[in-house]
Amino acid sequence: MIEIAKAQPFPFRFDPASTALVMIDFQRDFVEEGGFGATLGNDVTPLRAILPAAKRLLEAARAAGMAVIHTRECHRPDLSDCPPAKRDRGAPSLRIGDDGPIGRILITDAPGAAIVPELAPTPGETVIDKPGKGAFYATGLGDLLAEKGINNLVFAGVTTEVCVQTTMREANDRGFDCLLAEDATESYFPTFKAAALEMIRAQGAIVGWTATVAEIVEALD
Ligand code: C5J
Repeated sequence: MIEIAKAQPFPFRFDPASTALVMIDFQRDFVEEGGFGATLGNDVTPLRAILPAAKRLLEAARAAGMAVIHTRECHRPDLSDCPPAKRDRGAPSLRIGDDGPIGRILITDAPGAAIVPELAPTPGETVIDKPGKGAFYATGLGDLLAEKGINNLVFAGVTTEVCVQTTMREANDRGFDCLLAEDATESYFPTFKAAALEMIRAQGAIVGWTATVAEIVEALD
């Protein structure tokens, strides 16, 4: 059992053997120009800036022998798993399934749905494709974690207040202790990220804990 003494709101204790690192949606569609995030009118620059910290965390988790799970938000080419309400909402420059500069937006086998090369999964690491914001909804993630005997989850990913926070809340309700790496997650909206971090750790870790990548890596060393 190891401890991250500086985790907020209080020390986080975990056994790397029963802890998985969950890398949420580090896809070209969220961090590159021409992808889903950009079509919604967002500046992707802040998301690109966390990739080195996320890579450091990923490498430390691999070195510690932790299970690593990557997720991707994407849909089948025929959009049968994309609710019309999701595709039709708002006024993006391109909608899910439309052809964009890095392929069809948020479609499974399009280049934009791929995880960025810096954080690419290695053989043996699981990739969960999810149609929703939460990684438990309509996926095999819950069964997979049960099979692996995982009871703690460390999270990194984009975006903090959407897919990361939704998945943490899903995990928390399923009994997992969850820790979010503060500088390996990012939002297009700085105030949303700050609020999400506060919400997660408020009221005695009501959703979970947060810590910096340096604090997590030091504990794993
Ligand atoms: C969003 C995500 N923001 N991965 N997806 O639509 O957070």
